[in-house]
Amino acid sequence: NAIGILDSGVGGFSVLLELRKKLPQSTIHYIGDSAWCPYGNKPAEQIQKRAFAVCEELIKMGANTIVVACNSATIHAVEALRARYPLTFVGMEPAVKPASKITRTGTIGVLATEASIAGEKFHQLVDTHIYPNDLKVITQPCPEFVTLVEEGTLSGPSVESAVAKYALPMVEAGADTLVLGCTHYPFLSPTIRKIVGDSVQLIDTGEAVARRTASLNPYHSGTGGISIHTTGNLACLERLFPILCPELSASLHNIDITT
Ligand code: DGN
Repeated sequence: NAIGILDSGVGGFSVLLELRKKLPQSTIHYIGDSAWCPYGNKPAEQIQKRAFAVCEELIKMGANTIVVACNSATIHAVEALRARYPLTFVGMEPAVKPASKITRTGTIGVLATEASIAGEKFHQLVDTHIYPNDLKVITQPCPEFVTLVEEGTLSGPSVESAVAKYALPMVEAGADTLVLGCTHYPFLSPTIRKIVGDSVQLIDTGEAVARRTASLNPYHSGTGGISIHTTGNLACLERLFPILCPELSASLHNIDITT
């Protein structure tokens, strides 16, 4: 009776942080598929194959609700996961809908991985919320953002220059609202804010996804324990976890998942 979370790496920690606030008692198992990170530039079939394998492990650990805390995996695998396993899956969705409601300039910038932007689900979001409202959307994949977060670099010159390269041109083109459509990106919010200025709104869906997960598990209880498993390097995880989640404690492990 636990909650499982998966991501291509440590990005899903941004969702884990929100989830812990809503469900302090739940037992949470997290798998970061860092050995296969990034998912963002991989073909859809490969993302799907990894998502299946990772979910099998979460189910073995006792998860009965799984949060796909990765936009790329949600876009390419969540329907297939729902069809395959009799569990509740909660996925991410780039915050295009809320952005369409708050923009004043009528231009929205979406920062997300290449895989997310290319997905059919993303096009549906744009067709539903952007075009009918006479809005404009600019999309931008930011591969360096994922690399920076995976190495624990959240501020400083390298982050600032990546933000100046990816996010600033959107603002210069008139975007007043930036959607952080990848779970890694919220960790860079303070630097993004510093570069693009206070008048630009930044939105992500971590809190909304946590709220939805909590509403599906109103009576969820457990020991409140968190276990984090990485398919990558345990020493990296041990260094990163306190940087990204200073307010949480968890047991950290290695896991081997072959596909
Ligand atoms: N964190 C993932 C997402 O939300 O899309 C993907 C990051 C990546 O693997 N490139």
